[in-house]
Amino acid sequence: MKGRKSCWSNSAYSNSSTTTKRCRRTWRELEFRDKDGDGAISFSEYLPQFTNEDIERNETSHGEAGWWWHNSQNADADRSGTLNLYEFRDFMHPEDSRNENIQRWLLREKIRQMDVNKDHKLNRLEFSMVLTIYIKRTLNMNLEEPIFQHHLKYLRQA
Ligand SMILES: [Ca+2]
Ligand SMILES: [Ca+2]
Ligand SMILES: [Ca+2]
Repeated sequence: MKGRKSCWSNSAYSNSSTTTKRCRRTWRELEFRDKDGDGAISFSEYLPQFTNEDIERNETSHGEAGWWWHNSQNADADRSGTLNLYEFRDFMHPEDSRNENIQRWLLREKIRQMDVNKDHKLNRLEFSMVLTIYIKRTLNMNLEEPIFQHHLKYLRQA
């Protein structure tokens, strides 16, 4: 296994204090969870509470066994059945991952959350709701300002 220093060498972002902290956390988590000491994490090592029957039910709602199973399958880039340090890092911090399967999964998850009426499509109202929440939370902007009121009025009419 490669060392702690190279933990982020192939991540989407360069080394920063945040990524270094995440790297340390991933390494510690791997060492703690790797019960058989093979340097990789199996699904049952990480989530021992789920049985094979739980996985077979394939419940893919957020936090269900099927949801975790799909996440671990996406992270298992070399299809070995276990997650090495790099794969485990992607599993724990999917937002930093370059793994295409993980990126596609994240996008699907975002769209699923945005799809309020669950018709598997995004209408303008759903999109404008997400935009509003994004502006409020991420940019910490005041939606009462005239410019945002103008845009929101346009989106509601569109
Ligand atoms: Ca192991
Ligand atoms: Ca693997
Ligand atoms: Ca919809």
